[in-house]
Amino acid sequence: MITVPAAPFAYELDPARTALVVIDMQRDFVEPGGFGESLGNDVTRLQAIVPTVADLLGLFRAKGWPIVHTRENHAADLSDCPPAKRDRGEPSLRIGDPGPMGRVLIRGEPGAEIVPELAPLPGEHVIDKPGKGAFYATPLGDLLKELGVTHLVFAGVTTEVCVQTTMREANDRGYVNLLIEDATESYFAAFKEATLAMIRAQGAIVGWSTPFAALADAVSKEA
Ligand code: C5J
Repeated sequence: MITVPAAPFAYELDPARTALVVIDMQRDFVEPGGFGESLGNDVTRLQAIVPTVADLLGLFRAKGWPIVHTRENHAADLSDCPPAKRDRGEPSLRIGDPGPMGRVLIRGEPGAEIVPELAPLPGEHVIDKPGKGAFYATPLGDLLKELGVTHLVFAGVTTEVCVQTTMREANDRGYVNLLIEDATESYFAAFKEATLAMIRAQGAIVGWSTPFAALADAVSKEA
């Protein structure tokens, strides 16, 4: 096991059974001129984590550990988008509407792609998900079982929505979760801080968190 300094206490990472899950680093959420910015959000907050997520991907690639990328998206006919989800979006621009980077959150549209700096490499897994959580209506659970994974390291956006929902789903399924603090972000600083606190509360009720440097340092010291 690799002992990673973390909060609320050290995280024990099993190098033979750990996968990285990068949540929804999609152009429409992260890039200027996308859906997120068109709703009035400050996307520079999300853009700022791209280099750290790239470093995290580099670490997992160097170790040959499994990598899963997720994308929040829907079929072009919206058959997998419940009206309750579509109707509760911003009325100015909803899922499926023509947006600045194609139809908003529709599979295959430019805005629904992962930002080029973090593009999946051959052999990495890409999960398209219609919900906020990455387990709902996706093959992620079966994939992780096939990979023999027990420990999950998380990155991506947004901390309080898709990242937190997926971590909670993973926690209920028995995975041991570590969130990389500077590889996740929200449009709202207070929401990110609150989510980190909720995840770590009550003795890691959902999981642990740590900065990327602490993980990289611990892994580099592995025998
Ligand atoms: C994600 C969202 N990825 N905030 N989606 O968090 O709608």
